[in-house]
Amino acid sequence: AAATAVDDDTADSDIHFMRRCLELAQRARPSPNPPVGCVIVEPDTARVLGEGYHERAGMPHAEVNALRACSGCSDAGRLADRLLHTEWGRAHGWTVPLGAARGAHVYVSLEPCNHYGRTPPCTEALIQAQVARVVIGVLDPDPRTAGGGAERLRRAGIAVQVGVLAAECATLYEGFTHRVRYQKPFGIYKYAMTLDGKIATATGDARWVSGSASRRLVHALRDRCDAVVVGGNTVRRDDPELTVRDLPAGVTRVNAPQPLRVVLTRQLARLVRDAPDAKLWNTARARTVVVTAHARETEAEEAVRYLRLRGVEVVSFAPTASTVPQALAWLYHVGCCTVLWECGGALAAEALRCGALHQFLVFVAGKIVGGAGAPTPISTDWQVSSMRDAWPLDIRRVQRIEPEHDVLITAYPAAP
Ligand code: AOF
Ligand code: ZN
Repeated sequence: AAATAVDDDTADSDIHFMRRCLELAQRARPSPNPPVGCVIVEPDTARVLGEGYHERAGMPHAEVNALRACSGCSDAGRLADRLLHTEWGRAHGWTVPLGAARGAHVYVSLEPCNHYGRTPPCTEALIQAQVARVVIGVLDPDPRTAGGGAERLRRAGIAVQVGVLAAECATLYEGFTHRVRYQKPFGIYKYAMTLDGKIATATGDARWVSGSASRRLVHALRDRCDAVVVGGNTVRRDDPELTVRDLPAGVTRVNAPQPLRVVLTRQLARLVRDAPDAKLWNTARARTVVVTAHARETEAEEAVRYLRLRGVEVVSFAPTASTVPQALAWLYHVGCCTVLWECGGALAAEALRCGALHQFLVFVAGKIVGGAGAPTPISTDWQVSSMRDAWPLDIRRVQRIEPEHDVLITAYPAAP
């Protein structure tokens, strides 16, 4: 399809190229930075001149990679390379071929940055490249840019349009946005339950509640997350591996290390005694971090030594009522945007109370196990007595997962 009018925000070609940006963006997990994709198009022919994505924090942004990819694609690309942002470019050995993208249309899933961070502003690169139009998915929630990027481009005479595939882009930036706004990672509680609300049988058997298609989706979800959290009980009972391995057909793994595997426990010595050979203590394929609390260093000394020998990192805090707030602060500190809680009902209840859960992904399987003793997704030592006092959730999406007919519910804690 040919590129269409600048002011038509429903143009098929705009949607097409923005979709491509989203695809490119999701090749990487560059936390604490957002995943961004960029496509540069010759407007008359709709020919793609260059594509790029942001691979890792500290590396070039999507726009710069796309600009660099333009060289050699057009006549203008043969123009001599010029140094971008001279000072910075020289220091880092970066050159950007300018000219190749002159008059081009630029599609980018997130507003181009307008600040000097680890890299210079993309707005400057786009202005220097003399592009004609920039189509943006959503504005950057980072207060250093927050609309300023779009404004800067407009002031330079570039046509700017914001909001193409805005809902999809906003979903992609849910974790990043939460991190930037609240200085906390975005928490997803994922669980699978039977139609009668059980996450396992009374004897603890949970393999498997949902079908294999649902489980493959979970691997794709893990792949998008920076960390996966469980409690000591899950390590003891399920001995999970928590790696990304069995992805749905057609989904390629992101170009990033395995998500960080995090175990929260207040009884480290007991956990290591109970589960000395847990799969999580094998750190050959993925990192494992144990977040724990003990009053005296000596208390769990032996367990700490045992784990560290196996490459497990141990982060200790002074004991408090809950390790969740400490874990959240630590996860934020190490750069996590999105954290997947794959824990049992007790830790999930604690996480919910501590404000660590911002999205619920619930797989419901068409089966019943029965029994008052079978565990449920939120198991507290308190309970709401009146339905009026229940935690309100907003169910935003319901999907069927075929061929097993599971149901996937996406819900958000409702605003009070
Ligand atoms: C863009 N394009 O591809 C990305 C952007 O300090 P830095 O250089 O790592 O920049 C991080 C900030 O840049 C981040 O907080 C967000 O505002 C923006 N991310 N912007 O124009 C990109 N990844
Ligand atoms: Zn940028």
